[in-house]
Amino acid sequence: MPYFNRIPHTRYDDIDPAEVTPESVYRNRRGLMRLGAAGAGLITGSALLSACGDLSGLSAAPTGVQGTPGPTSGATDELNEQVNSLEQISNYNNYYEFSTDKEEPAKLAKGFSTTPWSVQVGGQVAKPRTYTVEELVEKFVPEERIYRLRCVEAWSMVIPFQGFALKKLLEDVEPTPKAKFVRFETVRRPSEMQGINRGAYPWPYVEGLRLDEAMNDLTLMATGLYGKPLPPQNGAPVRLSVPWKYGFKWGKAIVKIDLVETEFQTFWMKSGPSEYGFYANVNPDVPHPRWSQSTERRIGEIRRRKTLSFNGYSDQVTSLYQGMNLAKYF
Ligand SMILES: Nc1nc2c(c(=O)[nH]1)N[C@H]1C(S)=C(S)[C@@H](COP(=O)(O)O)O[C@H]1N2
Ligand SMILES: [Mo]
Repeated sequence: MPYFNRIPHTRYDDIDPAEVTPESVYRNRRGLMRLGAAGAGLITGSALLSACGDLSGLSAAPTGVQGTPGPTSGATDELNEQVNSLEQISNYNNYYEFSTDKEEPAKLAKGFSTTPWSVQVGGQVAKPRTYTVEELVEKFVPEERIYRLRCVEAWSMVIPFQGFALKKLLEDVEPTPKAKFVRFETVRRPSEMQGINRGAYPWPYVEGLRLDEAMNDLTLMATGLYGKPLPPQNGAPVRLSVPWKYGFKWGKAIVKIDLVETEFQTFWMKSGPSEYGFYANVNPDVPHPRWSQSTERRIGEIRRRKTLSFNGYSDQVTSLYQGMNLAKYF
């Protein structure tokens, strides 16, 4: 079956918000209610991280991979938006290599092995190089970034990441004058990712940016979340984060980065050419065929809020698109 006959992304807009499990229900499910509201969040967080192989406990100093210590719940971003809880962020995921269901990646990715891991960087660069994750973190030193993630399915979250600007990595390999685009390839490991063999998606997951977008200071290689290494379901050990673009651009578990001369087809462009473009800038005025993009629902809330142009990051990115028709280049 050709890819374009498939319907990628389920239509979440239509679902009763109550079906999206609020944090209190997760706690209850995990049998943690009896521990009291104040302690439950902390204990749940710690239990989750233990499942990811980190047994150090919440008070322990952060260890390398995630960089600086993360904020705690209640932290806000530059628009005064509160961060979502670790519970919410790590239990409502899009990760089709594991499952098309939002709650399953948390369970299915549990044992996913992310060490050793390296990222191969090449193509139109003077100094191609393969970096281990440890080298990336040591060399490029993750910092704290609270980013809003806006999924094309019209939900959003606020996520406290640790990561480093992709720009630092690209400058290290020295792009040649021919380099115009960046291609990101993510891991394809069917033995551990049971979603891969179900359905005819064009694996591996490939995403792309124009070189100037990739060099923008907002473009982050995220390695941590809440001051701990990324949970596997959020894209451990390293994932892309481009906050003015829809969530599907934020490729998880990156293994290869190539600088290339021409634009190319991404995973979602191949999956649904009429629905997904190369740019994918958050734009309330350009509807997706199946979802209006004018409003969104923050995970954990019932009300809908207005979606902002470029997801609220216009000041930093509008200049990248001078003179472009953004309805055509969606
Ligand atoms: N490798 C890979 N990366 C991916 C996806 C995926 O299915 N596979 N889904 C994308 C989509 S559609 C979204 S909205 C975000 C979700 O990130 P989160 O689960 O950390 O919130 O990851 C993106 N990155
Ligand atoms: Mo998404």
